[in-house]
Amino acid sequence: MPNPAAIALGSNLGDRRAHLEAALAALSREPAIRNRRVSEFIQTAPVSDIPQGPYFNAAAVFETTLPARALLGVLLEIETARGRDRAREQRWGPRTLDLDLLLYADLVIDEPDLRVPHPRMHERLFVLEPLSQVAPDWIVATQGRTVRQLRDALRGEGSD
Ligand code: A4P
Ligand code: MG
Repeated sequence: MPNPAAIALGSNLGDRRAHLEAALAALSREPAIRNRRVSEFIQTAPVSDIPQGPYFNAAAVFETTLPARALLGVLLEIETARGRDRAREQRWGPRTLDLDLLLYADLVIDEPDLRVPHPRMHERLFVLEPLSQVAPDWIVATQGRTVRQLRDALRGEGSD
């Protein structure tokens, strides 16, 4: 049986729109991924201590027969194909393409190389705004609140 999954997409280096579109095209070629829905691309200010340019961010939800770990592997391969080179970059520095697995059904996974729900998603409007467009009612298991509730709480704080 397929499971629902949600991912975040981000880019702030090179042709940002082309990186996001290439990632979506690669996902649509993956036979184990179906019924994909994609948010708008939104421009966001960088959340980082490292000076860098603005991002395009988006979110996508789909159904997949891939287990969570295999899905993460697909995401990492797509990042690499778009020129992402972790060996040469700083944490939270600029990147051609960042694909994060946000949610996978109602699973909670807490391992060093795979944490789901994504541990920082509830603190980030650049994730919650686009995700609210495609999955507002999904309950984030580690927070006990829906995506929309988390977004509204963060908006209320006036943070980005
Ligand atoms: N990993 C573990 N769990 C996951 C998961 N759920 N999804 C591991 C994806 N990866 C996961 O990731 C490092 C390792 O985390 C992966 O190899 C995987 O095994 P990474 O993508 O190299 O690390 P990162 O993205 O630099 O760090 P981190 O902490 O994931 O950063 P975030 O939270 O992704 O933040 N500002 C704006 N406006 N827009 C952005 O998109 N992004 C970041 C990066 C900072 N500021 C931003 C944005
Ligand atoms: Mg990441």
